Amino acid sequence: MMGKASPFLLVFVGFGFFIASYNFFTMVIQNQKSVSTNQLIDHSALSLLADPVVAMPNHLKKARGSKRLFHVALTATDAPYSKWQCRIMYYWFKKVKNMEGSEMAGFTRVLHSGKPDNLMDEIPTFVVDPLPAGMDRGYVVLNRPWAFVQWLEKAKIEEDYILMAEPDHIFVNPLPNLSRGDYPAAFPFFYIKPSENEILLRKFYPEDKGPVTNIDPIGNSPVIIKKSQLERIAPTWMNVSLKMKEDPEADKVFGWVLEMYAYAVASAFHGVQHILHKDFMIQPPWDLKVGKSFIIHYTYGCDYSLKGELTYGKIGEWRFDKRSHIRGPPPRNISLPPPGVPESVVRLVKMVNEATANIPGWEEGRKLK
Ligand SMILES: *[C@@H]1O[C@H](CO)[C@@H](O)[C@H](O)[C@H]1NC(C)=O
Ligand SMILES: *[C@@H]1O[C@H](CO)[C@@H](O)[C@H](O)[C@H]1NC(C)=O
Ligand SMILES: CC(=O)N[C@H]1CO[C@H](CO)[C@@H](O)[C@@H]1O
Repeated sequence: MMGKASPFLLVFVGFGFFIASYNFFTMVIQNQKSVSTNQLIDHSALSLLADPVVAMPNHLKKARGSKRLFHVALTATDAPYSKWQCRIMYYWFKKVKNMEGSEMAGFTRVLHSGKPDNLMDEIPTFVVDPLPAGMDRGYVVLNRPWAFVQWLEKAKIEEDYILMAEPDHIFVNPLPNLSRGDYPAAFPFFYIKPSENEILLRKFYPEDKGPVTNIDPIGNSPVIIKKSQLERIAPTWMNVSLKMKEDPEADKVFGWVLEMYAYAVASAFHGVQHILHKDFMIQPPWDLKVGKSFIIHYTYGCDYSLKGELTYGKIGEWRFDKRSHIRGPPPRNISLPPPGVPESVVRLVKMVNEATANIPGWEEGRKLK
């Protein structure tokens, strides 16, 4: 149909571009106070001009506002543990991306090890620098905000929205853009409790900013957010995480979730509040069913007796735990859990198995480590 584009259609398409860029500039002017406006406008103008005629159907869709595409950004290191999870993650991204209801578009592994690794041809990757030696004080995830700052500054990102994702996320259903207007979408974590840490949080979120209840019970991932908002939040997120890490009390109280608190504080600092979506992801073994959720997050070990009873905290007769594979990938074809184990865990193992069966060279990855 597009082969016979009539002059009328071309005029219409041109008008669509005009509307799209007009909206874009308006948005930039409204939202970009602290970030370089020129850079953004140049970028947008360039991508509009550079589009050949064949790219029009997509833009037509965009101009009509039918889709709000987002870019999946996966922060990762070159450690074997990170690599095998990224490969599974990307496998499922590719499968789910084009399903009905998905608004997923581009994908980037933001590799914060400072140099390319052997997955550059398999997964679209953007290499950024780690923090200067010693600055993370052994807490490697402090590199995440710094990675986002660099990536947002240097990379050309087509989409207006970003999903911040992690290697142990598996897309289980096509993910739409869950954000609305200026409200990004996030997952509420039960262990992030700003109101229970009011006194401590006041060190980083002064009273004139408002009540600590402005701080959402979230981390940076999963979050779907406007790129323009993340460009403002990311530098603050980096500052707040470094300050929290330097503060002995915050370091002790927040421990392994310090960088999550830092994101929550930084976004509140910029007046950004998130819509909390419980369906955003499930976390086996605690969530039993996949249902309509979008991501399986396999951060917890799944340990069961052969009768299908959860033995959490005790090594099960059957188990799947990502931490059993720190030095290299799990084997292909992991045995399925015994009868009685929740659907979420069965689904997770089947999805891992499907990915590893289809990723070329998986077993070599095991030998090479
Ligand atoms: C981060 O902290 C540095 C040093 O304290 C400061 O100069 C800079 O303005 C801060 N940036 C942001 C975005 O908060
Ligand atoms: C996977 O392992 C099961 C036994 O656990 C075996 O029956 C099946 O054939 C294996 N599948 C593949 C594809 O190797
Ligand atoms: C789930 C969701 O909010 N999807 C929205 C994504 O953006 C489009 C266009 O604005 C909306 O129509 C969808 O409802």
